[in-house]
Formats: sequence, structure tokens, C-alpha cells
Amino acid sequence: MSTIFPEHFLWGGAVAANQVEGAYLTDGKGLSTSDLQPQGVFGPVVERHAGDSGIKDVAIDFYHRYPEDIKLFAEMGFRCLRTSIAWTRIFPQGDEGQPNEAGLAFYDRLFDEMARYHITPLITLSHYEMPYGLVKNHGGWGSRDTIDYFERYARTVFQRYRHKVKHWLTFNEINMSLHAPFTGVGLPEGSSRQAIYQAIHHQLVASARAVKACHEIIPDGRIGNMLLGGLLYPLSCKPEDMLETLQQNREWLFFGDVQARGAYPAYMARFFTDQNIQVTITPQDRTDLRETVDFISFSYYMTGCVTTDQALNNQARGNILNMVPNPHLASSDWGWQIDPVGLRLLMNELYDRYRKPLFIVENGLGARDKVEADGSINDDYRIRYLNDHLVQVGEAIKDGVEVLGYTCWGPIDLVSASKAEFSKRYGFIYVDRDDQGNGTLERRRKKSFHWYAGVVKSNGATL
Ligand code: BGP
Repeated sequence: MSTIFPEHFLWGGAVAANQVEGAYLTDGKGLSTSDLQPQGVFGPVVERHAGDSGIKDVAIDFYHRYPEDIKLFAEMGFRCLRTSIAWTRIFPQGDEGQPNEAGLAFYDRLFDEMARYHITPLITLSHYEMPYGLVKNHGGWGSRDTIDYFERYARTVFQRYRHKVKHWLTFNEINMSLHAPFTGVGLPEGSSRQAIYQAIHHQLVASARAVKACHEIIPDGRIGNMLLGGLLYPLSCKPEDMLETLQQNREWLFFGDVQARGAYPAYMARFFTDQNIQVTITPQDRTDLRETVDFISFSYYMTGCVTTDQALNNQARGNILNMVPNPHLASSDWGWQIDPVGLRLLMNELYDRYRKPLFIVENGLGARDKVEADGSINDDYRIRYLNDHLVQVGEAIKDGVEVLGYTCWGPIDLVSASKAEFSKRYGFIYVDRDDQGNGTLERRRKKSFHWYAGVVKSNGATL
């Protein structure tokens, strides 16, 4: 079978600690910001009281069931698994004290289990969570001190796992902070843009320092950034719409520009002036930022449109990320517009812009699955979605884009980030659990499980 995917292409799947592990206070783990957002990444922050419970407290209990899950991933032929380390397992409050040995030991066991099946770990340092202690006592990423705390955490895990983990990512979807400031940078909803951009700056410096630390401690390792990927199209060919689209795409890509090119892009000076934002950037910060990532990773779910027509913009408010719908595209049950060709466009854009290898670290369809009377789950819609997107990855490779791998989102059902619910499922593996937290947690193979195993086995030839 002939295939255009590179021989060592890293096929696999991606999960995140706070959406699968559960065990939210086990073995000395501290409270993380995500433990305080019962309605998801856009939702309010709710202090916990004794007896309170949340859907993520158990999640899919990956903390205890990971051997069974990794075995299932191996059965699909995974060459790679992306997950994150929960910072609060290592430094429960984020700042003071020694690292928590029980937390470190958990990830040792997890990485050893992956190694048994030759599954390459791809590890995110911070996936939509940070120690709540850092928010309460220091003001999250609003404080410069958080850069040092993060660097200490990053150095601790690089040192500990340097022989086991060679592929790293700094912050998940770092460019989401404007839309979800608490999740992104630990700042309250309603914070000023001035405060958010200063916090983002601290996070970008922290990311660069982690890249430097990784290069020092793991010379044969590679570390990437992680962007929410999704192109914005102009709704019309009006020059004003084109210009607005360029500017809005830059708001998203600015983060990647800093992380991959090592400095603030020229266009940000005018942006900050126009918005009356003054970011404090020290000479040392500028030096730190020069350490750039080795590859660009991103999530891809959808695209959207931009218009200068205010009436249309007002109608779009309330949609995810306030994007105007594209009349040429269908949507998922959650209103996310499905656009496989957009993935090829985005890959070309990112590769042209950065000239660094790409890694697609999230892509998938959230859908409601039905368990048939005989126990089977026939998720043809998911197969179609993923197949169509992977065909476009192949096209991008033919366009000359260098791609390291593809880890689809949620190969096993998990808690949704935006809704903190279970009914939005992405998995090849079904997990028996509902939105109220009922269910046996039993794992079951869906139809897509066998489809993806075939894709991996043939290195993409069956697409
Ligand atoms: C990305 C996040 C993931 C994930 C995914 C799907 O933004 O990095 O954590 O959850 O989106 O989103 P959702 O779970 O809201 O469907």
C-alpha cells in the first residue's frame, strides 16, 4: 500500500490530565484552577467547600486505570500519546516547598507503561490549569514571580523524566487567554486587556525559559508551543473585511510569532498603541524570548468568518469565540463548523510563516454516541470527520509541509473542556459515564476504534 505519510509519523491520540485523571486530591495533589471551574473553561470560578463534588474529581479515573487504557491505545497501534502533567501533583501549591514525590512517581509509572508498548510520550507542561495556590497568593500569571515558579516546575520534570520523555509542549492553546482569562492566565473574568496582555507576556517569557531549560537538560529532546489553530476567513471580499480578517488572525497568531521567531512582531507596536496597552518588557525578557521552539503544535477543530458588518457581528455574539458562521460549511451539534480543507490551509500558513515542523496535537469531532442494544457504537460520523481531515493532512504533506505527527483529541471519551460534561464524546473508546457522574466507567471499543487501527497500521494508506 502506498502512502505519503512519513515512515516514522507519530500517529496517536491526545488527552489532558485534568480531563481524564480524576484523583483530584490523591497522593498529595493540590487544588488546580480547573478543579474550581465546574462549568468548564469559560465558566465561573467556584470556591470548594467540604462535601462538594465535581465531574472532574473522578473524570474517567485514568489515574488508576491507565494500564488498561494504554493497552487499548497500543491495540490501535498508537506510536504516540499526548497527555499533560498536572503541575499540582508536583508542586501542590505551585510555589514553596519540595516537589511531591508521590506525584512524580505517578508519571514515572505512566511513562514506563507507555514505554512497554513503544508509545512515545508527548507531554504538555500546562494544559488549561495551574495551581490555585499561585492564583490566590500571587495573582496567577499577573505576577512576574509565576515565571520563576513555572521554570522551577519545568526544570524539575525535565530532570526527572529526561530519559523517558523527549517530546514536550509548553502551554496548551496559549492563545486562548483573551477568551478565557482565568483558564489561560489565572486572572478573573472581566480583567482589563492591559492586565491580560501583561500576564500573557509573563507566560510567553516562561514558555521561552522552559524551552531553554529543555534544551539544556534534554539535548536530544524537542519542545514545541501549542496554539489553538483555526483560520478566520473574510465573509466577503470587501477590502475592509480582508483587513479586519488579517488583524484578527494576527491576534491569534501573535503568540506563535513570539514563540517561533523570538521577538514581538512589528505589528504589535501599533496594536498596543491603538488599544492603549503598555506591556512592561525588560531587556532580560527580550533576551529570554530569543530561545525559540523546535516545532509548532496546534489544535484544529473549525474555522470561522470575519465581517465589518456590525449587525452580523452582533448576531454572532455568544457563539464560541464570537465567530460569524460560514454559509458554506456544516456544523457539529455544538455549532463548531466542520472544515477539512481549512486544515490544509492552516498547515500551509503555519509552515510558510515559521519554517518549522508542525505537529497536529488535537483534532476531532465531539458528538453524542448511541450504544445499540447489542452494545456496539457505530460512530460513522466520527470516522467521516477524521478521515476527511486526514486526507487534507496528506494534501498538505504533498504541498511540502513537514509534519511530525497527528494525535487526535480524546481517543478515549473524557470530560469536555468547554462544557465540563460527558455527552460530548470524542473517543474511539467509549466510557460508561454520564453528565451526572453515573456509570460503571467500563471501556468499550467503538466502530472508529477498528477504523483508526487500520489507518495507523497502513500508515495512512487506507484513508
Ligand atoms: C481544546 C482543548 C482540549 C479539548 C478540546 C475540545 O480547546 O485543548 O482540552 O477539550 O478543545 O474541546 P471541548 O472539550 O470543549 O469539546
